[in-house]
Amino acid sequence: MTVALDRTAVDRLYADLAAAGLMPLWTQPPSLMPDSPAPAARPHVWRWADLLPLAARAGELVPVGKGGERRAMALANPGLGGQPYATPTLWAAIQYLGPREVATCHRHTQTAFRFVVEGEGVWTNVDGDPVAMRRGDLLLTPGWSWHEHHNTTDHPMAWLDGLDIPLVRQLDAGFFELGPEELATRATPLRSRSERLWAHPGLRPVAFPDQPNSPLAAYRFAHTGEALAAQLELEAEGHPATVEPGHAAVRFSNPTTGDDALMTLRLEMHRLRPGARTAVRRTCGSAVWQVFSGQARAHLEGRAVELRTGDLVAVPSWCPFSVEAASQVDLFCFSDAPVYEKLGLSRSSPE
Ligand code: GTQ
Ligand code: FE2
Repeated sequence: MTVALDRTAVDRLYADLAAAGLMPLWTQPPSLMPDSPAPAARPHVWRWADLLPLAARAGELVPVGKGGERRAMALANPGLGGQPYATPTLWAAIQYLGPREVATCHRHTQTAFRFVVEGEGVWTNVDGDPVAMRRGDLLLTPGWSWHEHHNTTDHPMAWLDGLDIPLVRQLDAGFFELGPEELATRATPLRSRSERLWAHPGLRPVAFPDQPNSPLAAYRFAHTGEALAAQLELEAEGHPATVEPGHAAVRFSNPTTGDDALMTLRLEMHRLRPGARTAVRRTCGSAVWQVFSGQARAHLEGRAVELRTGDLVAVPSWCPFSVEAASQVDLFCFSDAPVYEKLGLSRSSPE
């Protein structure tokens, strides 16, 4: 192509394009369509030993108040320009409820879960069903379900919240409603109604159709721990069971479909034998890992970080990541993988 560039005419064109609300593709930076993902989010670690005392101070100083307020403190990724996001799609927060405190009823289109690394004594009422929160348990709050939390004890409790807040914000799909100020129930059963219906392995109540999010509100650590222990025992007996040597893993699934428990969030628990190391892997989509028990060393883009119980790690898209177990270690992990799968954007390397 031999087009003589008339500089003043080109400058006039750019000015007219801008005035018309247009931008040329050819002047955009390569980051518009990179060869491979180049996230702004950074691999980052938050220490439970730092989070918990800060949450306790917030508990002393900042009342939960009325009007659906929650005392949650978001993990803010240093690469994301001061936004309260762990990754561009994932919200991760420590929530703290003091003795006898209540976080009142509300619902939103954002999907949520709670994971309990220590403590007990809070019940979360999900659509009026009281769900106990105890160490190692995963509790679900699918989008648009009513929820409220109440601490029935004389001691505080803290836990991890995970939500798809940044994704829903980017999609302009956020809706929010306040519910009644009075608790739907102060009942404190050991098992929720949802567990009485749905928590029988391989047995599905015939009365209900498939649901896009899991109808099971609680996944108890007794089951999770047993499933992981069995994988490592079976591996030791020479049977196929683990994802790689010394690495057991379970995914929390929707009993009506076998898919991910939540439509927008993948939830998993991993157990590594002492000394086991996961293969270095990069995945399209981001994740947050939390050490549930034991000690591990994470390798993030080749940098090693020591992790103890409760520590959290943000793993941005396409960041090379592996974990090595110092002791036997259990790791909870959540990611946006179901979204990438539904959009045909999933990739990992090695495949
Ligand atoms: O507990 O309902 O961390 O609505 C962020 C938003 C927790 C909750 C968060 C929420 C909640
Ligand atoms: Fe909420």
